[in-house]
Amino acid sequence: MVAALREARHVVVLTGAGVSAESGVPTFRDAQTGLWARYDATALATPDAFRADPALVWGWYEWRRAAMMRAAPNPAHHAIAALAKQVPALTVITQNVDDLHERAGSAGVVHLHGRLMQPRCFQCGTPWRYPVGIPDEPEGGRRVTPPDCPRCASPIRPGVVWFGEGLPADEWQSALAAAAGCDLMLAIGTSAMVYPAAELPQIAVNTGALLVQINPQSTSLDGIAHWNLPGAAGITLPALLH
Ligand code: BJW
Repeated sequence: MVAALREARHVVVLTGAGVSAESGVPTFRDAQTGLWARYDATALATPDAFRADPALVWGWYEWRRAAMMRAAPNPAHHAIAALAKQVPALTVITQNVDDLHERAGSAGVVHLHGRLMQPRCFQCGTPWRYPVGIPDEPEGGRRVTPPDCPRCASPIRPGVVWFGEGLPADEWQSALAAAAGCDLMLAIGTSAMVYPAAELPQIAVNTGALLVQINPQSTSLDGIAHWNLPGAAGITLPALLH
């Protein structure tokens, strides 16, 4: 597996919430600690939820934004950034809405599910900038009325992709091209339950790439991965890449 990594010409690293877990950012589907074990996804992560109760949704994302701003990249993020200097080409594709890959030094990260730090108008899409500073939100957030769009006065929404929404077209096309063109994909810390992102490892394998999975739990990728490395990304990845 180490030899395959050394010989690879184009490596794709596909990350999910598990890569940020050791930074203290909760995953979605882990039992007990995952966000969906504690909060109702349908009341928080859909366009209908925002239409029904924008203050509930905005406040919950303010809490998550505060937690993300206080978090720091962990050894897995740093190992991925370092790997880019050791292989001819590397593309990081993340489902995460945090900026921990960028803060570890990765460039050109493809964000399939948006970026929490890039909110925009719910109606007209005009980008909006957060004020400087970290909001002080309690666990789970409180109701916070979202700001109004300076252009059309509609509410500003978090810059993420909710269930039922299409992925950003450019990012999805980049991800498809990278998955189909790579010769090795590392799938790290994703349950591979959310589509269409979960299709990418299969696309890579179908076009001849080797697939390495790093995850302490089993996933639907177990059967197609050439190597399954059970363990925490922040320990397994630096050990693999040193
Ligand atoms: C560790 C670790 C450690 C822990 N080290 N590992 C086909 C079939 C069925 C349904 C669909 C389908 N195609 C589309 C759908 C609908 C839907 C979908 O997939 N639903 C499924 C849940 C069934 N998809 C969509 O709606 C998508 N849009 C779409 O398809 O558009 C086309 C369309 C348009 C209109 C109508 C119809 C279709 C959009 C999906 C958007 C997902 N959004 C979220 C929230 C983002 C905002 C936010 O942050 O709040 O994205 S949901 C959530 O799941 C988040 C994540 O990015 C995403 C993936 O989760 P991830 O990263 O895999 O995290 P977990 O928690 O699931 O797993 C963590 C893993 O880490 C675990 O395995 C742990 O073991 C591991 N781990 N510690 C390494 N230390």
